[in-house]
Amino acid sequence: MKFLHTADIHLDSPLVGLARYEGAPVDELRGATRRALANMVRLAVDETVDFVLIAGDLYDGDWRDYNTGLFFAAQMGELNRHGIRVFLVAGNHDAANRMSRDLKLPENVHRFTSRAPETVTVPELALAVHGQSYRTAELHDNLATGFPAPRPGCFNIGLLHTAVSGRPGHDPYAPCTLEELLARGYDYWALGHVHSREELHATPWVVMPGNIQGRQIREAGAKGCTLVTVASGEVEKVEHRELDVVRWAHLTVPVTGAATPEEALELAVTAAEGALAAAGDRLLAARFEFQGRSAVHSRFAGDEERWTNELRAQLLGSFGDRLWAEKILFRTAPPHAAADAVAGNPALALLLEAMETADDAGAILAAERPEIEKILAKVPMELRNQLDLPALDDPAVVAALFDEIRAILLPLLLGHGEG
Ligand SMILES: [Mn+2]
Repeated sequence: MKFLHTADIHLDSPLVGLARYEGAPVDELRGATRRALANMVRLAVDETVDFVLIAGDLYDGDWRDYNTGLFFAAQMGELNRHGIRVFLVAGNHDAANRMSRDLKLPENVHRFTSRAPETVTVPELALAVHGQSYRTAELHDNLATGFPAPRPGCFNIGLLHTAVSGRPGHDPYAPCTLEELLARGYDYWALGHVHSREELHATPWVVMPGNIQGRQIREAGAKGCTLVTVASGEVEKVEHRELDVVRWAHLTVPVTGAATPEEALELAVTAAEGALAAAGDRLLAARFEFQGRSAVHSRFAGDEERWTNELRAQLLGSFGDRLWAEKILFRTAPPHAAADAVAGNPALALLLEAMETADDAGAILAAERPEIEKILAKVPMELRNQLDLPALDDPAVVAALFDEIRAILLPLLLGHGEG
């Protein structure tokens, strides 16, 4: 018996942070979750699996129109024609109370209800799948402990959308402990919710496959599903299979050795070459971050817009629409300590000294932290993740922030920058 375990497809999710510029492959990015789903269906057919599990967040939220549902129905129809069953539960994103539209799916698809945990058996496979959907998006009950006892003589699978005991960056929905999952006596727990892959336990297996398509820079690296092979009622093989059509990469570009902006850009192009090779024939969505003390700092700081577009132009010239520059960050610093730059300027020297010795500024920022946390607690986790907030209680982070401020301020004060 073989099956695919997928989760967090977020079909038709709008990819966030889409910087549009001439030549950016916007359409390709927009269709990424659909094409990754089609890859999953093709893999299921090629591997002649018996069934597919979808562990929640199939949809990103309520459909904008029926096309999202039609696309999914067509893909399920393809599996149906190959005799492949599908078991799916809803997660927080596609919980019953968030979805206003629905379509009847082909007969090979079983959607678990949100009312109570339910068991579906397939006698010819000696298989029992236990699952429960989310009724509401914000679900804080422990669903796992209510799951039915395993069916004797069957390969038992639990299908659940959960953060287990909590994972950074993910809301703690349907919380439970790994021990509680193991105590249920199933052979395989097919989880969803956390977007990075994790094998939480082997024999019995507890697997979080991650999402099938990265949607933002925090979801960098290979994405896909888990292919499981079962022989004589026992798991024989658990393999990750890539499905993503757009690969995200965060490329840091150290430019300490660069003498001119052109040299620095060349380093970025080289970094992109390596990442493209690793991404195979996928579209690469790359964030570039120039770093380090460098002679190019004041040139960059003087006209970031120009250098952003110089890099875009070079990337387009070298790679065409195989690469999309999601963001270009200039996190460089002047080549020498700032004090040298202001020798003979007492006012500036005083300002710099105040910044160098601003230990208490860190304390002031840290004191504000509880207030900030209070506001943040009201913001959904996904939005919070996009904010990219610095940890103000970390002295190293505060020091880095001051470096950044100095790097912006000094060229301006010294008259090297515009305005
Ligand atoms: Mn989720």
